[in-house]
Amino acid sequence: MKYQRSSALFTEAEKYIPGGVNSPVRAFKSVGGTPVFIEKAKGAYLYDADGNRLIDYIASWGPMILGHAHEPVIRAVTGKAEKGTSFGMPTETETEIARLAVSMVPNIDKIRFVNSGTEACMSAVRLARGYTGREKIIKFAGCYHGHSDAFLIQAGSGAVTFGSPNSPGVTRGTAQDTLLAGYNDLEGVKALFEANKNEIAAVIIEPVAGNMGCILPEEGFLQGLRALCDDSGALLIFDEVMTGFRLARGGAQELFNIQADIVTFGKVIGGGLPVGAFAARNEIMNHLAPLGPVYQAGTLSGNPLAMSAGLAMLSELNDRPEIFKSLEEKTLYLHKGISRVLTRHDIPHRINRLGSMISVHFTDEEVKDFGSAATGNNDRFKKFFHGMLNEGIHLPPSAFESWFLNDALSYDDLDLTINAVEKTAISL
Ligand code: KE4
Repeated sequence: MKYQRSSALFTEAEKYIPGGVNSPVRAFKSVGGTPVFIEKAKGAYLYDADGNRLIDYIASWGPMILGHAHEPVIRAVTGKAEKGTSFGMPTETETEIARLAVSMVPNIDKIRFVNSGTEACMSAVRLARGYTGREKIIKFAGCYHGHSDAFLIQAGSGAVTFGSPNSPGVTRGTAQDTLLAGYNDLEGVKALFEANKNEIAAVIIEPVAGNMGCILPEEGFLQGLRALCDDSGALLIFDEVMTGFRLARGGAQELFNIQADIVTFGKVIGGGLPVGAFAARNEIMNHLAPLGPVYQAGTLSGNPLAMSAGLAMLSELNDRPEIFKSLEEKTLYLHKGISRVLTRHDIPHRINRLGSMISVHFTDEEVKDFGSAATGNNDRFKKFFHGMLNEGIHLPPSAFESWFLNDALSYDDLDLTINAVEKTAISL
């Protein structure tokens, strides 16, 4: 594969944009080399500036569950654009997607749309604090809920990749209200509740973590958090920015049959346009302005183009729930193929997988939290990443990210991916 034009484009971008990118993980800092510039995408494939076709497992970090440039989404957006792009006043499309989301997701009566997952999680925490009258929150080391100050305390994703768990600029005042626990460490959470009686407004968690690679909740962990929140009057916030509308129509709440108090969304809900959302039952959502005192707002919230993209995507997922089973089967097929190759080459590895989320960790330890995810051999991951890229497979450029499969991937694409692992394994 040649990447001359991408390299030239990156050099030019670096003149005007910090690090040449508008989101740090795209800069390839944790895998080395220079990022691939994408010209277009269709179905399961990215087409880069040098004319390479790449099988895509980033899926724009989650949104592209139906594949890139999915016809119904494109038609919805282009049709809507001809009528104007933003009005700053309510539109019927917002009600249509809100009604559909409420019908798909358990235990929510109302949903508020914003412009990113960060905004959704930030607003959910403010709502929980306003509703409970408490100030502290519990988050989990390695989980990422976006880049608002309260979350950049041992955040996952880019912050972990850069090894800067506590970002400069986050004040001590903010940090003191964010308590840290270990993923799957229920005893640790219990201790925090004991030490901060009646002070904890909420526990926020990725019900399946996707920002340390993919990490699954152990049996009883989420149920334990639910019980602790019930006992203490704290709210349980499921950050479903990644898992929402990906693991099932009703996301992780449906899959694990557990009720969160507030659920946040992003990625799939916007069909690739900038949308986030947070949702809860009426008694909580009715605290939100203009009904209640908890303020939250946004110029482009509920933007007609973004709403039409999200409505087209959610409508198809709602009408074709068999997609989730098909994606799970494809992901299992990929898991088995990759593991067969790495095992044959005696390469220590762990593969975590749920639904259409999967990650490969070059360690012989079970990966069940941030600490064990960090035992992965990152040099080996770098070689793996670039070996796969040279074979035309674009993985997320960090060992601390989940891969995302999309419905447009064929079993031939999966076989090409497994063959690329075979060709790459010899150099690991
Ligand atoms: P955004 O603000 O990036 O839309 O969403 C923040 C967010 C919140 N919650 C979870 C569980 C998330 O995974 C994210 C964002 N995910 C990262 C990928 N790990 C976005 C990629 C990036 O930062 O460029």
